[in-house]
Amino acid sequence: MSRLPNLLAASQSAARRSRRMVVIGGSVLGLMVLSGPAAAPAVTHRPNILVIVADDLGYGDLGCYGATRIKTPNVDRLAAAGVRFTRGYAPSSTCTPTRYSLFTGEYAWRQPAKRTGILPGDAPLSIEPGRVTLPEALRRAGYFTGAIGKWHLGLGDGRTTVDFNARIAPGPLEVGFNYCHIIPATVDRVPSVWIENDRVVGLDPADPIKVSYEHDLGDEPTGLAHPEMLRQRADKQHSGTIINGISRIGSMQGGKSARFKDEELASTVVKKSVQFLESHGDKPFFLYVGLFEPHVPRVAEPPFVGTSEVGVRGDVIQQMDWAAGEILQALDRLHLAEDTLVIFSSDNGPVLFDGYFDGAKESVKDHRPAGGLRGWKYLVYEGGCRVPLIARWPGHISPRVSEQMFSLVDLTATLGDIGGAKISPKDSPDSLDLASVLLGGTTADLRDHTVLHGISDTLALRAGDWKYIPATQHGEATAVGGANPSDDRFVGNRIPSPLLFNLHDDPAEQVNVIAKFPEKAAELRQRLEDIRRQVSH
Ligand code: NG6
Ligand code: CA
Repeated sequence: MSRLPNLLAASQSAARRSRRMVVIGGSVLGLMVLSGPAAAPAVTHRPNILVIVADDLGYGDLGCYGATRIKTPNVDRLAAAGVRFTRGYAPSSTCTPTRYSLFTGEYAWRQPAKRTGILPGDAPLSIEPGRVTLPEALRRAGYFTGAIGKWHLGLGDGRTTVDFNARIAPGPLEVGFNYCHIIPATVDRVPSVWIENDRVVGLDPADPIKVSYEHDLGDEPTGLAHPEMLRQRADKQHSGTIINGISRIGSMQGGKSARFKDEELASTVVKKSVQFLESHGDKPFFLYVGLFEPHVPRVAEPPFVGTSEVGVRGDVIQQMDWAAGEILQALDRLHLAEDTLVIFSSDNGPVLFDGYFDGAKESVKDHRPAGGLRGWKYLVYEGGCRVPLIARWPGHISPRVSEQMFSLVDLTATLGDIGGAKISPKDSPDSLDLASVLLGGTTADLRDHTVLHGISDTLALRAGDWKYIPATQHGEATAVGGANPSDDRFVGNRIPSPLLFNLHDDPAEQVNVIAKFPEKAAELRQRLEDIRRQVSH
């Protein structure tokens, strides 16, 4: 056996330790990282931090990750000026758990799935108020913090059903954000409204909002009863209340003046983000932008309709690129770009059919949303969890492509460190401080393994070149039609017997080598079990 795992373990604890080695100077701008074996280049001042997370954007969906039929010049430029990771991971292959991990530094599967699985639009807040999250720690350290776009982490305390007609709390403001302009869950789930801080935007009190995920409230047409009213035909699950010509998951009544228009969502995210950048004041800022594309329902704003070669999914990815570009341009215009660390990523892998018959599957041609990786959203295969991950900070991050492993769960400790914020390993138990990886202070793989999570609580261990996936008997098939046209055999996530892949030799996870390397499989199974049992705080 080589000594490599031990060395890696040592450097991982260095990654942990460096979080305690941060010294904050007397002034707001005085931050220094002490040097050590894995230390980053000295950070002499704290940057603004902008984290942009796309929704269901696959590893192969951007030009800089090999897409040719979809054009993403703005994100490609960002990548060319920064570091582009080829082993960036969403800790889960769905939204809520990934975003939970990103803000808390804890794997979501440590918490009950009903709190951190894919949440309905009326679910209570999944993060306990008072917890030192990434935004909370940055806020305490003097940052002005904002969340704009997709939330999907629940709202309200759960003691009563959340009332969208009154003050909505706890929510983003209680877990670290000074400002938010969000939609509660997903665009395909009711209520289809914007919330600014703790109130629904544009609500007429004479037309109160009611929401139910249990039964049809009865007053408004549903996709099930009135398919002729639909702009996009949908499956049964997505055939609830029709809002703006699109049926959603769940039932909504009232709030007519507050309902969003799908073709204005991206522009609203841009407008609110730019306003945030223009008005954040003297403090450094932390802005989280949850872009909606290319999640369903896919409705492009007029300038993007028909612009890609691969149908509406390509069109909305190009729209997403525009939206990211507008926000980046605002940084330039406001002379903030030099002082801003920008992170761009996605919450989980891609999917073609996800409830709406929008032609995405039929028009995909030879475009490979997961870049040739196996599987897609919902699954623990690489296609479900490996995502684009880009970071730019002029003068601090030298342009490069990195093969170092990085999980979005690491953003808590890493950005906390860079922002001079204190987040203890107890508060963020699964997050490694990879500031030195991000800033190029080391070429070592400080994260040599990571746990990946799929629906039905399937877990997998990615370690070195290896990937171990235990058998699961309780899988369910949610999405049909794989990310790759030939992928249909991989529908669902039921895994009848354990799998072992060597990703160095077999990046597409095609050949199960468990019979050839039983000891490696046993080692990884044990390691996964140990990590799973680690008690969270
Ligand atoms: C699934 C929905 C899917 C999507 C997903 C959440 C069904 C059958 N499918 O349950 O359409 O909304 O949840 O996606 O209901 S995510 O990116 O926010 O995790
Ligand atoms: Ca998603």
